Amino acid sequence: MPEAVTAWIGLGSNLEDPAGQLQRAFDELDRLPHTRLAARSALYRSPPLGPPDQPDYVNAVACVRTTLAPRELLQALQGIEAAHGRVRAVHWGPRTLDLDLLLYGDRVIDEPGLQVPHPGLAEREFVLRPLADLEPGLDIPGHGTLAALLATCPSGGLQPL
Ligand code: A4P
Ligand code: MG
Repeated sequence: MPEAVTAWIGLGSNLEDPAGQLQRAFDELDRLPHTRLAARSALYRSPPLGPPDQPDYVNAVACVRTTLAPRELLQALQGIEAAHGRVRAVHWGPRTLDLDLLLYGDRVIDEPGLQVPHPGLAEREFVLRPLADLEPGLDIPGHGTLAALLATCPSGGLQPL
């Protein structure tokens, strides 16, 4: 049995009751095979990054303990997105549920279809703030400390829901 790894998941939604989508997704993460939900952040409202003609997002992060390999976890996340009716249409466009694999232990992965840490993480207040709420001392492999990233991250109008 492989050792459990701590992984961090970013959750985002801006369609069809976003807060409800995220609450359900937390429960679904806890029910994934070989995975348990260890912590969930508060929900935040954030203005859209990307095309501005779309509703505000609700964002949060989850911490899981898992023995799934990174690709297995990504596939499991995509399965949850699909069950929420996610249709991939516009890049950075509106979505019922987006689940990003932010961090997988201290691993750095750069493969076709899987980059960890998630490429947008370091510049996104809607990811950094909820991460810092749960684990202020976190190190982001290849980027330094979470506290330093937050100090230089552009302020994106994030509001607790
Ligand atoms: N992929 C590679 N690495 C990862 C990873 N670590 N986690 C690949 C998840 N997926 C990863 O993603 C495209 C491909 O990324 C996948 O096939 C996977 O193999 P996608 O979810 O299909 O497409 P996308 O979400 O439209 O593109 P992308 O680049 O993932 O967008 P982001 O970065 O997820 O951003 N504004 C606010 N306020 N809040 C948001 O949550 N989210 C987005 C989407 C835009 N604006 C936002 C928000
Ligand atoms: Mg995505």
